[in-house]
Amino acid sequence: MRLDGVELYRIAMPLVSPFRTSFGVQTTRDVLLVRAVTGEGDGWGECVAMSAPLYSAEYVDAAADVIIRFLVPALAGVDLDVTTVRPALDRFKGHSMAKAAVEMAVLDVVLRARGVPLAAHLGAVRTTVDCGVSVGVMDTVPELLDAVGGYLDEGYKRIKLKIEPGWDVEPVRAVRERFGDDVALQVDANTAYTLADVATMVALDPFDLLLIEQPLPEDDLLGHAELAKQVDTPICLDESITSANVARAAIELGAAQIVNIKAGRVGGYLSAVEVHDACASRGIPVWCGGMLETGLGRAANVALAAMPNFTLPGDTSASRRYFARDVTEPFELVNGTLAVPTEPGIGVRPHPDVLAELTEDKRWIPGMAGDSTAL
Ligand code: NPQ
Ligand code: MG
Repeated sequence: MRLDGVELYRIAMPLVSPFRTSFGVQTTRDVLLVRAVTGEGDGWGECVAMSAPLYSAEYVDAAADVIIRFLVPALAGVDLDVTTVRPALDRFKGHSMAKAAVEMAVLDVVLRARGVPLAAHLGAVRTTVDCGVSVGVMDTVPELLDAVGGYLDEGYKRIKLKIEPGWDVEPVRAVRERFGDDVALQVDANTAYTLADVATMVALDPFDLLLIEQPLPEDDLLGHAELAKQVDTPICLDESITSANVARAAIELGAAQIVNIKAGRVGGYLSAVEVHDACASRGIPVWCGGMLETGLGRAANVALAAMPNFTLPGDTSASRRYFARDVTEPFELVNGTLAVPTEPGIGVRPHPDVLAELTEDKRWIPGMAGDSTAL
């Protein structure tokens, strides 16, 4: 199967409410979608980079640039298949989220042509996945308790509180006091602390959290290993885990007792399977992270989360957690779970009218040598 070209869509998805983390407040999701076009159909990929390099070094304009300049040309002349796409992209360093988006689009078109669902291709063992929800930093504790109560009423099986210095022990204590010890609860710092904050991390121990996610900077594996010795709560890495090699190192160093897997961060769904396997073979549980994906990325995340070692609920929330209107049929929570798509490929398609309304920019990148042109 040959690539005729790629259509890049830049879409703006308003969030149902502002999402605040230790790195900033988001009110709109600025998303790059990739449509891979072949003579045997098309496929969709989603780039999870943010507009600004706040979560990781990648950002949307840079992802679009590397896709246009390097990744699409690298696929020209390649016989597209599940085994050929990664080697063609991996000669370029970095740009994991850009690669993941292109790989996802190619996997979708290839697997759809073969009639194979992505979940089946990745090795799924479940038809539904348990869902958690990530709750942003709030201005006040009462607002937080309202938000958490609403999500528990919706049926989410686990609550993750975003934390930062000044918003950590107090909100955790308040949620425990209001909702009790049975709520599966964890926190995510998005790198906002240093080893000087070890006392704060220790102060979280009495609250029986499932895990503390990424307290320290992305590159500080030894720091996380040191912290893990001093804190009873398991340390989970997100930003730090950029490949299966890094996952193995983090585990062997004692820096991660649990791993958050995001396909975008590790360069694609095929790499995500390698991270899953590296963790599984070392007895390290994993869960599926989230990057405020549209229904396209969400579909692929749910397929990934159906693999055997995804034993903790993921940030695979329902579409309505983030968007009043999704580009696909919305993913809806049923008894705290989402259904794994059963149709071939990623199993969902964007709704053309909704996509058209949300699209701010659209560009065709020919697969063969030639100039890319604005549509
Ligand atoms: C995390 N996600 O686990 C990320 C970080 C994150 C669901 O907590 C726009 C785009 C806003 C991507 C905010 C969750 C975002 C974003 C937070 C990713 O660390
Ligand atoms: Mg995180």
